[in-house]
Amino acid sequence: MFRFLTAGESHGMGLTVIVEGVPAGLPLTEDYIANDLRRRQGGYGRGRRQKIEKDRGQLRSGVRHGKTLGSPIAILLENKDWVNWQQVMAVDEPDEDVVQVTRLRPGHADLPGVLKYAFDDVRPILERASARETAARVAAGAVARRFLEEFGVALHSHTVAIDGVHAVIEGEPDWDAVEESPVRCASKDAEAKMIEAIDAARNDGDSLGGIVEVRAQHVPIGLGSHVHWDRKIDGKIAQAIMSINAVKGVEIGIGFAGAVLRGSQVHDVILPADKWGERPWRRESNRLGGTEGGMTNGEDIIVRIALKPIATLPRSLPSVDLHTGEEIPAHYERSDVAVAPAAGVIGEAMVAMVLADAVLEKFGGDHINETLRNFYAYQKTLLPRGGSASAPPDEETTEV
Ligand code: EPS
Repeated sequence: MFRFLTAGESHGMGLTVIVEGVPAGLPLTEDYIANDLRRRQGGYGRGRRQKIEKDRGQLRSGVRHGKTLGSPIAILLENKDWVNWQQVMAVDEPDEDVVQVTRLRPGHADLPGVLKYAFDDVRPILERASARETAARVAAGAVARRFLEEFGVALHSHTVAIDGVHAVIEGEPDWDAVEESPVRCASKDAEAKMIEAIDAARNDGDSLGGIVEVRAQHVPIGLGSHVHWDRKIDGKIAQAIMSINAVKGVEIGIGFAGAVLRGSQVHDVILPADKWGERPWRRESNRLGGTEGGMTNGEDIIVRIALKPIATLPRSLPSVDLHTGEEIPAHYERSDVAVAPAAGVIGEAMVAMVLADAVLEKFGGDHINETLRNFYAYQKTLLPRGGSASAPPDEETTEV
């Protein structure tokens, strides 16, 4: 339904992303996409590359007069750094010899990549394996976010841990504070310590990972399905998140912590209608992170993401040269120290795209108004059953 494909190397001419499946009539601008691209580029612990790039997605097709056409949306992001890499990344044979990268970095795609693709240079692997590609995902994710806004869905993220520093946050984080924080953390106390930890790692020539959390709010009930493994929304979210560079773990709701508790301590009690407030079928708690049986249940979707430290270290780890097989320190080139803050924004994009796909699967529609009509009609069927949920289409359920 909602699909996207990216192309581009980290130091090539740029990134291209094609987004397909967005209904016609959705208001969409480059400025809207630029906001998420800016959020991804920020974050304390980034390297010099982010001072070079000023990511802006150019809408090249699929949008006319500020609204989507229903046709594929192509977005182009230039690599400003390309001017410095024209020989190394030349499309045609270069005019001069280009130095090969042969000192394999543990933790990067280097070793399995060169062996699998039969290169004698790591450069072609590291260029595409680079997290630069996530800029294209965030551009596509912004389109998904814009679509989901029409249904009232909002997505946020925040940094939960960096190094040994864990943010203690009661209830919903203050999202404005997160957006202003250099590490995208809602706790001022933890923020200061995270910055110290990043400085210390940089001084030691080392790198850091972290834990970030993505929340999607006001998600319609019933996205995904219990009927088959590849239709379960939590499975799709986990796959999408795991595909982000450096991610080694995904939790939904309390995740691993729930595994060692009793059922009575975990499951989210269903509240009676007089306690619901504005939205139907509310829960006393949200420990399961908004999914049950592979479907959304109307509570916030809460996804926690574990990132390993970045593989490129100034203080190179011991490694091996691809050509000689001899022991040698791993390759180092300019890199970031910590990317957890940016990873939250990338996580939002990936969750947004999974949800946009699920909304389209459930509500369909070639024009956004058709999708919305189907959505509003469905919402009316969610009230406690007097038999109306299965009413045929000409009854009150089709009224908008
Ligand atoms: C990356 C290395 C760094 C990062 C890059 C990911 O780039 P460079 O090698 O040009 O210094 O800054 O991330 C981005 C360019 C980006 O936009 O996020 C890597 O090796 O994965």
